[in-house]
Amino acid sequence: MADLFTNYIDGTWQPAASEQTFTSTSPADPSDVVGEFPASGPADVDRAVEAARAAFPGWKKTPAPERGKILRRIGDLLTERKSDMARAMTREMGKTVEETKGDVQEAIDTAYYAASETRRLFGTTVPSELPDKMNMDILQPVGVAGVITAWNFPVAVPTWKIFPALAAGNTLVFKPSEEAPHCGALLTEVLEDAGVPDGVFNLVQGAGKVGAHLTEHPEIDAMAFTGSSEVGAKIGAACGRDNKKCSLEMGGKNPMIVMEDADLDLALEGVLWGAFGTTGQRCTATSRLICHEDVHDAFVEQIKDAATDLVLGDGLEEGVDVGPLIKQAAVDKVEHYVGVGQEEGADLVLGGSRASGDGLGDGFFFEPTIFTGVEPDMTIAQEEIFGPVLSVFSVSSYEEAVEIANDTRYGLSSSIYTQDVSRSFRAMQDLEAGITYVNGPTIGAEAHMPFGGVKDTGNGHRDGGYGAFEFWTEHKTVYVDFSGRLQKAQMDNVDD
Ligand code: UN1
Repeated sequence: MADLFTNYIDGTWQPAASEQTFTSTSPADPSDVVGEFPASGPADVDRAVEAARAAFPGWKKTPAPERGKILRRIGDLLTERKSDMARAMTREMGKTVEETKGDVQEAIDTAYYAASETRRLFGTTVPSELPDKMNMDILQPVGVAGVITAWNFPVAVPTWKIFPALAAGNTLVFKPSEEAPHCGALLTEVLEDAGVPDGVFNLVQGAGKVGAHLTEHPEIDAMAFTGSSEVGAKIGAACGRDNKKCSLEMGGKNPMIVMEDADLDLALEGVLWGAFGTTGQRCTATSRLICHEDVHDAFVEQIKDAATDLVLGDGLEEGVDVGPLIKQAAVDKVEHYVGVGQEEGADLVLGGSRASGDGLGDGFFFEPTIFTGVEPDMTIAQEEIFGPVLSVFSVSSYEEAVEIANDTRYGLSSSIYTQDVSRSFRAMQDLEAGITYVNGPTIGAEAHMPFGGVKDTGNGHRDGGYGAFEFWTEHKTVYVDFSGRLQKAQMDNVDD
């Protein structure tokens, strides 16, 4: 019998009202059943939203530094459980244990960072235009929020939203990806054990329709989402109709520019980690390499050699570099793009197939794949593949590199390898992306810095850093008039 998991609503673990379940399996070995999880429906969402609504006034009134103490306990518990959680995460979603440990560490950093902000949450106090009057703005929570996230950073990314939201006094309903429900349950256990009050944080498992019902629920004030641009656009449209605050974090087609003066050994490590780490299943994956023609051929050879040496396998095993894709549909999708890349005339110089053989069993493994001769109008230059596929361009100048880098609907991360200080500063300005790395790959976000993108990647909000608190709070503007008489701004102090 598979382990049976439940939702967490109003401080109680409970099955879906329908008692239906869905199964989570390991992508490295699909016959390994992680557990059965509640296939929730509208009734479960309604209960969770009701609980979050009821808990909101009390949580809002709780002094922010008191909320911060709970967040610090969450950080402590995550630290204690880091190894066990990482192994469970790898089993369920595939990336290597080193990476899932990093994922939990990102959550730990986010917890302590959010806790520290509870002693700030600065508003402003400014002069009034009238005598004996004081103006200030204070930050208040938005209200009851829904959080929907993807499976690839199954602990870190939810916490980028959940922890600042809680620190700021919001109450939440969390729907993790149906590909990583166990990770969502483990994170919820941490919040419960750290003493988050009943109803303040609720977990509802299930598929996309659960998220749709949550988004459209009239008692929800804000939605925060990480996932595909297609789903994000629907969430954004629904929130727009109902005047709900909405933060969307979506796709990427992140370029790494390697100039002729780059330290190629450094760039090599960077591109391998950026393109093939997490099996390319990151919104920040390095999916485009834009290489100066003077170093292109030699650098591609180096990447091919090094990528051939990457060890594919179960991320739980020592020495494995690249885990599986998340599911069969992901294998189909990557295969589709490999076919389209070849049809459109790009040169497949490495990989391109599902990997099988020694120790790989029925896991969803895919060979690290490299295309050269990629042109900006090709499908593999434009669409997010979410797999270990690197599209390489050859360019003759910095200007051409930037033009290609910016020729995409997405704008999440970007990177340039160069030793030229002026050129690197120019790139910081020129690259159309929310994040630019100089002499680093497109991945490497730190918890206390804003994370997010421009163009179709986002809708103007940021996870991470103080940017997250800007989303999770509303400004309350306060005027205190102690003049003892009616003062009318704009009318009292005009000159004529
Ligand atoms: C994502 O793929 O959704 O630094 C987030 C980074 C990662 C986060 C990626 N830690 O880019």
